[in-house]
Amino acid sequence: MSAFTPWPADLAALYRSLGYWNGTPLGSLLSGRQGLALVAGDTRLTYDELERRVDRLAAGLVRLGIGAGDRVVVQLGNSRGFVELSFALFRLGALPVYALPAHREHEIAHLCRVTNAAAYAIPDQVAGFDYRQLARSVGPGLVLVEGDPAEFVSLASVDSEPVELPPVDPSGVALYLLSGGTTGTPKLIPRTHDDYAYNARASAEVCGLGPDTVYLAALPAGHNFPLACPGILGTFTAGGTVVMAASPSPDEAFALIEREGVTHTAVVPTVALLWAEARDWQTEDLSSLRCLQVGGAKLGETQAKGLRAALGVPLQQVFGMAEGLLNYTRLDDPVELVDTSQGLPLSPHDEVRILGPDGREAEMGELYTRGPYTIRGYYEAPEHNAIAFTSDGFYRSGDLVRRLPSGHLVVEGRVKEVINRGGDKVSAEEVENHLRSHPAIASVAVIALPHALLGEQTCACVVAVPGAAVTVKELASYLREQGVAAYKFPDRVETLDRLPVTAIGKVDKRELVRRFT
Ligand code: OOB
Repeated sequence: MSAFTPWPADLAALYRSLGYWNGTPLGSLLSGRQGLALVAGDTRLTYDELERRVDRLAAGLVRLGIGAGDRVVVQLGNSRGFVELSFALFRLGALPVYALPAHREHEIAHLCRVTNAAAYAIPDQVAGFDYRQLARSVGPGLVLVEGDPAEFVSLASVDSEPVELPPVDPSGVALYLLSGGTTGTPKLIPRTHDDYAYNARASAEVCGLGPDTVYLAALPAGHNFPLACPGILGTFTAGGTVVMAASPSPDEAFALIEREGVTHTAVVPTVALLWAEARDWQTEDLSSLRCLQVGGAKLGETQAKGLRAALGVPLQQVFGMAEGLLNYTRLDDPVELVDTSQGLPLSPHDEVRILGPDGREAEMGELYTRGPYTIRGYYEAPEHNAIAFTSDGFYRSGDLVRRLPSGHLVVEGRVKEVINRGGDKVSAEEVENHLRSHPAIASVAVIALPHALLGEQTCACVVAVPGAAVTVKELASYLREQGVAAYKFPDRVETLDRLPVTAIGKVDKRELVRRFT
């Protein structure tokens, strides 16, 4: 089975004795629930129907040779196939590796290689992009396609009489999420059945989910936020209904909110701001919304107030990370606190340390955390783990936070080199590595600059080789050729004679930010 860094035995025993880890494999979350489980396009499935389909899909996958411990890269859209395949894999003890829809050859090849994936699941095509072409260049032997499979296997055709499946160890790895990534290549985050079921269940409680919940999955479903915070898994835990939106665009989302009576949904600030603007011309009834979760990037106070005024629905701020720790403002928090903070840790056993540059507890500083649903290490990354985790198991988030007397956290900035581009995390190092091989570039530093809608945009500060010119367009086409996801393309290029350096000779990114803001 897949190796991961386990929690120390005494803490694992504590989390079990407190009932946080209750031995429920994710595959069984659908059992014993009633009513409408899933709405995706024209499909409406009850819990019974979804259960049956999942069992038949799991049996079909066994026939195709997929079994316990196998990794399957899942790049499906927000569709019935996403839910069915995820649960079929959970039941088999096979492990979905959740890619994002925007990922291309570079990212998918990396994921398939490092996980030694047994299969790759994709839609046929979306908005003019043909994922089958991607599968042809990078996919493993078995490619499952939702829609027209061409020469591959149709996901819908994977269907056999249910078979008895071996039991799944709830303390083992259930799935892999992708890290927001500070490193050259994205790291994989192993989440266990026990910890992720708790993540979803406790989130569902804090957000007041129940059988009458209708959750709209508007962000890409393979991201932690819509998947389990409380998201799709939390909604199933509570016996509610999940509605899949093909995109978070206001025309798609507002129509679904009105038609299905959506009560809960999650968006990044960039999407929330677009929704607020769209309110001027889109008049659908949004009054069924009891909680609009906004997270993934900082939502400022003015923005929060503006959203509240434009949309007229209750807001919740969510500050989370795929590695674990989740902070939510609570439903009964005073509006003032909701507008000005990024929430309170989810679990009474989330340990949060705020450390200043001298390594001592401080009012404002870097957030370190450990707890019942925060990982102890990335997948097969011993060197990076030695930096990203302390010797006593705290995850070093790279976020700068301040704690309010109420315990709520305010995100003040970050020390890690990540561009948070409308909630999409772009590793500066990764983009720099790609750009360094460009023939017109002598040296390069990638920084985040403020942007009104995205929050941050990516700026490549470039020293060009003599006589060469570098443009945004040229870099985009270069990165596209390298098979890099488009959200990582620089939005801006600034050309310099040389990069400023600090006293110890490192590129002075602060100076670059000052210069170009
Ligand atoms: C969520 O997860 P990731 O793994 O894509 O990104 C985590 C990072 C955090 O370390 C922080 O830098 C940033 O995203 N972040 C926020 C934030 N929420 C996340 N920064 C400021 N304010 C916020 N509210 O982004 C994620 C995972 C689960 C739930 C929600 C978001």
